[in-house]
Amino acid sequence: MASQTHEIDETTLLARIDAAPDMAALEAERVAALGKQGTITQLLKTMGQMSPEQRQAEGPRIHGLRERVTTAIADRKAALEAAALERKLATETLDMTLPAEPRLQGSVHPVSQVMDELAEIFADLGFSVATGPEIEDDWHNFTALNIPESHPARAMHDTFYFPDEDGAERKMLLRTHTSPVQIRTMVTQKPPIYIIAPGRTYRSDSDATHTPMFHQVEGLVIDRGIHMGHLKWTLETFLKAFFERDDIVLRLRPSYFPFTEPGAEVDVGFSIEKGKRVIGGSEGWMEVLGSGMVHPKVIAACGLDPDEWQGFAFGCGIDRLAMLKYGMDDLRAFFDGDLRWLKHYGFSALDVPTLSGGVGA
Ligand code: 2U9
Repeated sequence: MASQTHEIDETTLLARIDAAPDMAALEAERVAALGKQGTITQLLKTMGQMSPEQRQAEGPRIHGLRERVTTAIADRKAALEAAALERKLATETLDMTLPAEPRLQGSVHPVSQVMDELAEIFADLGFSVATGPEIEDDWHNFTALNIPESHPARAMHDTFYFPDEDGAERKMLLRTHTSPVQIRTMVTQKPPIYIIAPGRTYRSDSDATHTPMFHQVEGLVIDRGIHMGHLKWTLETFLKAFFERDDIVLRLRPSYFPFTEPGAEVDVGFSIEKGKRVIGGSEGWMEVLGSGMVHPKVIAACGLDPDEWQGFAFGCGIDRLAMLKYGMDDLRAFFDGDLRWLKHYGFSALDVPTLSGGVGA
């Protein structure tokens, strides 16, 4: 056993490693030399049977061989990887002038756009946006709003009720208006309260101008010394900002809502431009909102003292606001999900309404 390292032809092995054409061939060389059954691994194992003198002579040689082969494999690997990267860089190109893919298909629905506009306009007046559950109980939707069990308004609301649960104290229903959101706010927050509550509402009603699900926005102010003048100014300011015209004229007509005292329907003046009715001027009147001073019974039902706190409230349909502002004439198209309609009436997601930039998009 003069020199076992000579059993391996180092020069040939290093040349083969250096010439390995790809990663798979290089890996085969590594396994053949350094794998479990590899030639160098076998050689290392023979050291166990050597005498101390032999080991002293052969050890450095065997370890040296393993070191050189390991280094050669690592060098070849690095060279192959560098060559692969070079090829990739030479063949792969990126055209920075291409448009982003996939192209935008949808757009912001006019209802969402109007909701954003409302939030922006009322934020400027100090109102925040309040939300609440669409599945409600009859106390929040009716009783607290001065609409007791026997009240005709309950029947008028065409309510979708859930089947009665055994032992349940309150009937569950799909909210018929967003008013329960204001009730929940009054019960849980201390006045002053300045909120709008936009959202989905449900009534069992369906024809050309009514859909079973529709969108409402309601506003509520609870503070000290609030009167109808505050209500009228707020609605006038809101409508001027929303329709982006200064010639907005309001007419308040006495009306009845169980949750207001007094209650008023709000007509807005319209004029005819190019044969179409547009909001502004006073050639005719259009009913747009309902409103009133919050009924003292409603304030008391929420645990507040009506002698200390007063307020006003208003409500209107968002779908109707959108139709009036953007000139759509069929409510049903709002809920068809037709991309062609959205392409025509939808808004860019980048078109965020701001007061300074104009909420009209
Ligand atoms: C509380 C107290 C009072 C909200 C109001 C109206 C008048 C109103 C309708 C307009 C068209 C709903 O979309 S519509 O069918 N709403 O006329 N809403 S006052 O009054 C409230 C709300 C909450 C606690």
